[in-house]
Amino acid sequence: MLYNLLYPLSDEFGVLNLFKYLTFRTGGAVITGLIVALLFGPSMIRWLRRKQKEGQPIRDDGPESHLLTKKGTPTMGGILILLALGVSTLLWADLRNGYVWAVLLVTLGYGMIGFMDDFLKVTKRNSKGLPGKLKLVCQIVIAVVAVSWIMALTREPLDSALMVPFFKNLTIDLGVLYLPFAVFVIVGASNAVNLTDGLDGLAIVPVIIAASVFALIAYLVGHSVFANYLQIQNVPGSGELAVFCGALVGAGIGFLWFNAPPAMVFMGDTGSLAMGGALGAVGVVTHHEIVLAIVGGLFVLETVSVIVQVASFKLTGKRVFRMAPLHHHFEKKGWAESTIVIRFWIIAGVLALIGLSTLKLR
Ligand code: 57M
Repeated sequence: MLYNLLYPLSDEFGVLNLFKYLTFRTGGAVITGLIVALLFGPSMIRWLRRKQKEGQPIRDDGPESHLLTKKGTPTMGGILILLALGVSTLLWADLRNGYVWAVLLVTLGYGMIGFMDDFLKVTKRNSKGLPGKLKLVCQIVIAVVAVSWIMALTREPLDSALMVPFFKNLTIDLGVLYLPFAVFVIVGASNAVNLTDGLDGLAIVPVIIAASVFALIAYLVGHSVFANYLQIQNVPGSGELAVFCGALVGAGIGFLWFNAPPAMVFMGDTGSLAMGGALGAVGVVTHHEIVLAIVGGLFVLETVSVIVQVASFKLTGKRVFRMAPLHHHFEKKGWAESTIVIRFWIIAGVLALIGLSTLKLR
């Protein structure tokens, strides 16, 4: 909004020329997201604690430690992330950019699905929440609308192109298959973050890392000169998502202040479904879905561990891991929570560097 209001005045006031620069507005978005989250965090947590009395329902078939250390922690902290993310994006992004609204649609839409799930868990005092199939159908419907909108905003044939990393300008035109593929990316990313969010700080830091990488990717993909130099497809207008990703980084760091062990609040499905959906949508707009799978490889790893565990259990009655997702397996092995979390952060960081290298290694 500031861009739309102030940049036109830059002829009279030269300093307002700064608003033309994506880098300036992305920096502003990071700081605003962080400040809003830090400012509203304490009162939000008090409000959630008051409303939720006993906090997040803790499953009794999970790691025993959770029943002791996690009891009473309020959930739905995702409301704080979405507040900070929304305010910062609306303040710093160019509101005439359709990609920004399409990504916000996914983010806030998935946040609402998660909120209803969390609300049911807390009010019904069980960890079931919304029926899984209903959640999935709602996620697919929102993703279909958003991907159709994104494709309509993107000039052909780029609208259905899948960019392949490590190869110069190699794009595969998926044609009619692109829509279901892109929907799968958004819904998959959302549920992958949801599964991962099972230890203090475990999900939010890899989200911050991925959002940082995609702030750079969006900036480069949206910049005709840099895209040409790096020999990646230029997606005009996608650069504005650098501002959205910056807001996500700031809001995420602000939330981490309160989710750091021992967590004062959990993000809930309100946060995890929204964060994953947001990253998936940015990956689709920039057509860097494969790079997203690399950068978000920790989320992929956790999801694959569940698929393998459930498949093995159903087919052979035997478990591959002591418990899925993967972080529970290491808990069962006796690793301390902080050990698991920090080692998973390191893995996320290494995967982010590999993802970034795809921009140059062609
Ligand atoms: C998302 N939710 C956390 C919190 C967070 C198919 C199966 C693998 C599904 C999976 C599942 O239910 N996943 C749901 C993970 C939960 O966190 C809440 O959920 C939100 C995220 N969606 O924001 O509100 C618990 O995680 C802990 N937590 C923290 N710190 C945080 O910052 O300590 C969360 C955030 C919280 C808290 O204790 O209550 C979760 O773990 O449920 N199911 C599982 O993950 C279960 N695994 C399982 O059933 N494995 C079986 C299957 C695969 C056959 C097996 O391996 O044999 C385990 N999870 C739990 N108990 N908690 C085991 C049962």
